Amino acid sequence: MTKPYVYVTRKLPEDTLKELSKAADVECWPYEDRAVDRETLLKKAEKADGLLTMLSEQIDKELLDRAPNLKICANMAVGYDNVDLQEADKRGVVISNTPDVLTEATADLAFALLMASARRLTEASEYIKRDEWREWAPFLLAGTEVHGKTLGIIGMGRIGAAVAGRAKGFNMRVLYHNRSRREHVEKETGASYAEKAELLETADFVCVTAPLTPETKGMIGSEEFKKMKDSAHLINISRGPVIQEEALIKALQTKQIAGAGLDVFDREPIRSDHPLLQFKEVTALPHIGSATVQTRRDMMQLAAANIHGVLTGRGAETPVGSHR
Ligand code: 8YV
Repeated sequence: MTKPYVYVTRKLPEDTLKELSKAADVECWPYEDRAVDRETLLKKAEKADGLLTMLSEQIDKELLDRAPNLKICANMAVGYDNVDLQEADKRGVVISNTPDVLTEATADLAFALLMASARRLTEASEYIKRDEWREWAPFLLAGTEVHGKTLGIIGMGRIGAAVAGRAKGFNMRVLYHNRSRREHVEKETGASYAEKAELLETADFVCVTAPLTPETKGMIGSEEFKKMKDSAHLINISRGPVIQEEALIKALQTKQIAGAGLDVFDREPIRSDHPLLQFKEVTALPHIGSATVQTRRDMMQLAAANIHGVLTGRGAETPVGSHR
């Protein structure tokens, strides 16, 4: 009997590849640092029983139409806004994500961005590398306090809760806004539920951890920036389009907010002439929320396990949509 065929859009670590190869003939895009091109992906999808994909690939109607044998698409990310779930569901294609394994690393990065924005770490590092450090001065690169301040978390999922847990150690007051109350998180972290307006008006740091959905798209725009304190910092580790980028640029230009720490952008990757990169008040990262070696390996492993599960009839470990 011929084995099912699985196409993986990046190079897989040897052990993961070995494991997956027990159930399938696996082909990987050979480059780690270069995304598969659309034409190759469409071509490979035509004969694929399984796909292991990244958030940069669109799993849309066109691709699904071209993939009559596809049984599972395992997306190596917790977010799956790059996947047309409805179209996948219609065809009975299982979609899976990689939750939990990346929660802590991503929450660490949210806090790193918060600290970097508050204490002007990138600016300070660039300053010293440019060899501008000549004198000690009392207010040289002075930032803002973090401990004891109010953190507002928008989207209290697993990552939001992990960020709230970290804030406890900084003696911060934590407010959160979410579709529904998360009482167990309130108990564990001391976070309190707040309406969005109250959170925006009160928080010294607003951290966006909500997934990108039709409901959250553009949920932070000019009205929301107006409500924020002019001393506040905005941190986004979710998806760029949750924030209206033009409104954010305006808010920074008019000093409606004090700074932003951004791991995600509207259209990635961005170039160095992007308007947001022109502000010294912006700390920018190239979407590395979950990027530790361990976590990325765990994500690949979980994505591979999902494919293995579906192809061997056990089902996916972490499906989303109607297969959940
Ligand atoms: C990854 C992410 O950096 O999981 C997500 O949704 O945005 C990040 O963990 C990325 O998606 C890897 O494909």
